[in-house]
Amino acid sequence: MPTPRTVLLTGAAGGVGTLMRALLPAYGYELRLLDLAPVEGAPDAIVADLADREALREAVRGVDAIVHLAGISLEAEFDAIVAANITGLHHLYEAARAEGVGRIVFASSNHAVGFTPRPREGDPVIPVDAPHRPDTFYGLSKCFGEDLAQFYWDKHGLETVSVRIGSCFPEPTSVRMLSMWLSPADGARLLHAALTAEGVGHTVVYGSSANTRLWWDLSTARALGYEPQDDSERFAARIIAEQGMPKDDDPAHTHLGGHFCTEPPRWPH
Ligand code: NAI
Ligand code: 15L
Repeated sequence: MPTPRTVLLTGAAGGVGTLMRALLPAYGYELRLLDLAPVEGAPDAIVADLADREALREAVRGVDAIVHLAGISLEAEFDAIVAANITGLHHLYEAARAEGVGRIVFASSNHAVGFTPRPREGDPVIPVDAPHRPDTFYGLSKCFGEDLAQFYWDKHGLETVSVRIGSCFPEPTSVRMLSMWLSPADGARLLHAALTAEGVGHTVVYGSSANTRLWWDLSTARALGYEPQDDSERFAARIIAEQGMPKDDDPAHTHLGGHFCTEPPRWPH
C-alpha cells in the first residue's frame, strides 16, 4: 500500500502514544491526534471520548489510516472495559467504515493470550495462531478487538493489523520484560510496516524487539517488512542483578501474561 500520508493516532496522550507521536513523523506521516485527555504540547489534538460517535466520525474524516491506541490499557472493572475497549472500538470501526478509511492498526496485547504457558528451554516459541487465552477482562477485550477487526475485514474490506504488543516502554524493567520488550524505535518500525504492507486483510502479529529471550514468533510481523533493530539483552545483567531470576514456578513468570494472570478480577464496589 502506498505510504498513508495522514494518520489518526488515538490514545496520543498515553505512554505509547507519546512515544509514537515523537517517532512517526520521521516516516513521513502527518499525524492527527485524539485522546480523552488533553495532549501535552499539542493544542490541536482532538479531545474526545470513544463514546462520542459524532466526534469520531469527524476525527476519521479524510485520514488515510488509523493507529488505534486509545482505551483502557490495564485490568479494570468490566463495565469500564466494555465502554472503552468494546463499545468504543466498535464506534471507531463504524466511523472508519462510514468514512472509507482503508486500514487500522489496532493495539492488541499479549494479554489476549496471557494464559499461554511461557516456553521453557528447548520449547518452540509461541505461534501467532495460538488460541486466545485472555488473562483479564482487559485481555478479553483485546480478543474481542481482534475478532471485530476480522469481522470488518470479512464483511466490509476494512483492513487491520492487530499488534499484540508485549511491553512498549523506553526500557525493560523486569525479567519478564526482557522477553516482551518492544523498544520505542522498533515500535515505530512495526507501526510503519503495519501501515504500509500490501494486502494485509486482517493480520495478527506479536509486537516486540528481536530480544534474545523472545517467547513468541515474530514471523508474521517480519512478513509485513518489520525488521527489529533492538534487543533487550543489553539490560539483562543489570535487571537480573537487581531483581534476581524469578523461580521457575513463580506465577508471575509461568505464563505469557505474567502477573496479569494472578490479579483478581475487579468487581464493582
Ligand atoms: P495508556 O493508558 O498510557 O494510554 C491510553 C490512552 O487512551 C490514554 O491517554 C487515555 O486517556 C486514552 N483513553 C482511554 N479511554 C479513552 C476513551 N474512552 N476515549 C478516548 N481516549 C481514551 O496506555 P499505553 O501504555 O499507551 O497503551 C496504548 C495502547 O496499547 C492501549 O490500547 C494498550 O492496551 C495497548 N498496549 C500497550 C502495551 C504497553 O506496553 N504499553 C502493551 C500491550 C498493549
Ligand atoms: C499491556 O497490555 C499493558 O497495556 C502495559 O501497560 C503492560 O502491562 C504490558 O501489557 C505488559 O504485559 O508488560
